[in-house]
This record gives sequence, C-alpha cells and structure tokens, in this order.
Amino acid sequence: MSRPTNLVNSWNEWDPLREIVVGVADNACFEPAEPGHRPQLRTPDGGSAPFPTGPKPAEMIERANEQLDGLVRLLESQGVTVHRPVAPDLASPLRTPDFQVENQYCVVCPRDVMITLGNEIIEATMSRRARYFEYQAYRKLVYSYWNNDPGMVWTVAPKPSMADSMYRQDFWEWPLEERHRRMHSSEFCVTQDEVIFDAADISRFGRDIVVQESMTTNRSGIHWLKRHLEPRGFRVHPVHFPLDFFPSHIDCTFVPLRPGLVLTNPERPLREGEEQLFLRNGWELVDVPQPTSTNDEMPRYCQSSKWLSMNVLSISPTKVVCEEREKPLQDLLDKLGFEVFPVPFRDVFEYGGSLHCATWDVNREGTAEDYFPVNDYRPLAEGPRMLG
Ligand code: DAV
Repeated sequence: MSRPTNLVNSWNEWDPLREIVVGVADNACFEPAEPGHRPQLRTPDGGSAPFPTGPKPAEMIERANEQLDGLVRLLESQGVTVHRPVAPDLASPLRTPDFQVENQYCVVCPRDVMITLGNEIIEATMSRRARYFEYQAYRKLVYSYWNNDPGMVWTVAPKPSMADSMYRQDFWEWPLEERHRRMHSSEFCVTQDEVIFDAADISRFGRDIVVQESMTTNRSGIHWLKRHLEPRGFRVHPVHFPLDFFPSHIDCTFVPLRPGLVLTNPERPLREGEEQLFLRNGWELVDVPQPTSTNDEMPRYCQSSKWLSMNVLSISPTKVVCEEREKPLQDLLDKLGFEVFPVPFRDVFEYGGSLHCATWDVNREGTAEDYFPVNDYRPLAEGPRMLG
C-alpha cells in the first residue's frame, strides 16, 4: 500500500481526529522562577513557603504518566493514532548568550509549543526561558512528517532573546488597582520589542485564526503570525479578555467545539466588539458552569487556574474528552448534544495544563472552511514582496 502523503492536515479544533501527540511527564522538573514567570504554591501556605526546584519526585511523575497513558488508551480505542515525544534531560542548568536558567520544565504540553495550521507545522517562539528548547522533544516526530509527507510545510518561528530586557519585571508587583486601570492596555510581563508567542494562545477556525494577546503572546508575535499566515490565505484575528489579569493560553477561556459553537468563560468576557465576528456569522457563545474546584483547591504545584475545567479535547464535532470530576460541564456538553468521555487528569495539572494542553493534533479530517463569510477583515497594508 502506498503511504498517505497528507500526514499533516488539521484546520480547526474539532474535525474528526486521526493523529495526535500526547505529552509525557518523564524527566519533568519544577518550573523555575524567571522574569516571565513566578511560580507559587497553592494555599494555605502559598504566600510563604518556597516553591520547590529541581526534578519532580518519581512518584509524582509516575502518577501523571498513568493519567497521560489513560488518555492515550482512550484515543486509541477511538481509532486515533497517538505519538509521544521523547523527554530529554531537563534537570541540567541552561545557558545561552542571553540568559541562564537553573533547569528546564517538562514536555507534557505540546499544545504550547507546536501547532498545525493546515499542512503546516509551526514551532512557536515561546516566551519563558525554561521552555526555550522544548521544541527539541518533538523534532524526531517533525522529521518523520517532513520525510514522509512531501506536501508538509515546516516553519520555526524566530527565537526571541529572552534576555532581561525582553521582560517587564515590575508587572508582577502591580497592585490589583493598577491591573484594573491597565486592563485594556494589554501590557503584561513581556515587552513589544521582540516577536513572542506560545502556540496555545492560538485557536483554529478553518481559514480564521484567533490569537489572544497575553503574558505569553505579544503584539509583535501576532504581527508575525499575520505577516506569515495572510499570504497563505488565513485571516488572523487578535482577541482580548480584559478581566483576565494574568492571561496565558486561550484554551481555558475560549474553546470552539464545532461549527457555530464556542464555550466561553463566564469570568473572562471578550473585549467589547470582538464578539461581533462570531455573532454576525451565527455562532453561539455558551458560558461554561463554574469549575468543581476553586483556585485554592487546585493541586498544590499547579500554576493554572480552576478553568482547566474547560480545557477539553475534541475527538470529533460530536465527541469530547473532559476531566472526570467536571460533572457540571459534562452535563452541559451532554445537553448540547455531545458524547462525553470523562478521564481522570488532575495529576497532570501541575505540568502545565489539562486535556487540550497536553496534546497536539497533527491530523484531523477536513479542509480549510470559511466559517466567517461576514467580516470586515483588513489584512496588513503591506503584502509580502514576491519574487519576479
Ligand atoms: O486559565 O490558568 C492555563 C493554561 C495552561 N496552559 C488558565 C490558563
């Protein structure tokens, strides 16, 4: 049998899933404090006790791996091909010409690093030092797609320096009042001087790409995405959630599940006006219920919010994988007509996310649909200069 050539093909977050990458917890370390990140323990002693450093204990890694393996088994039982990254040594200190960091983090969340946009795989710039080299864990896989799919396009976004000057360190000290005052300015812990984005700030809707301005994606990063993707036929829409004072990654805030339906976060509304693109094209924005944990009840080393509850993974436009404890959300999904697959995943939370974060879909059925025919999209004034 001849090999299929379109190995890399994924245009949105919901089309029937054929091939996916699921992270592994092997070799994971505690995330170090750095200018772009201040890890903190969850209460009751969150204010005083120091956040651990160095490799995570073996039994914690084992527990996370068991849950990741459980997700793999579920996906395989649904006919999905699953690949895993290879975790390199992450415990050694890292030094580049511009920064040093005591250790790397983990390779549990490919979503943050890698993205498939149609037939193209993009490696994000990343925004934190401990994650600068995370792409390396996926290179073997990327090479296998590169070697076996002649139509695949492989793009590595420019690496930022991650030098001290790239960060705005006083951001972490701003009192709540100041954050409130600045909530529409979208200035966070990274400056605008360099191109910065994490792949998980992007959500895919066929030929439309939605990108959140955040602590991990700046306006220069969005500008790079526009300049890169518009000539390929995409429309790139920046979005903002002004009530999220520490935004990072869109997949706990704005989660499309099928054409016409986005799950939204009731505590993080879109900036006024940005909902129009969706409403004018007949999309429904449906608020999810409160998560089953408060922020304080999240696992001790978890740096994500309680809204990991909505970090679900679509197997198809009718099948969704959801964390097993999130019964209120499962009931909503059921009412909306989805078949829900609950899996335990809380032991993975401290590795950076839940079900959507811990995966990177490489192949879903389907093509580049236009879900937003009614739009007043304005591409960048200066198109790229073509040869000839
Ligand atoms: O709401 O804390 C977490 C995303 C993790 N990758 C949140 C976003």
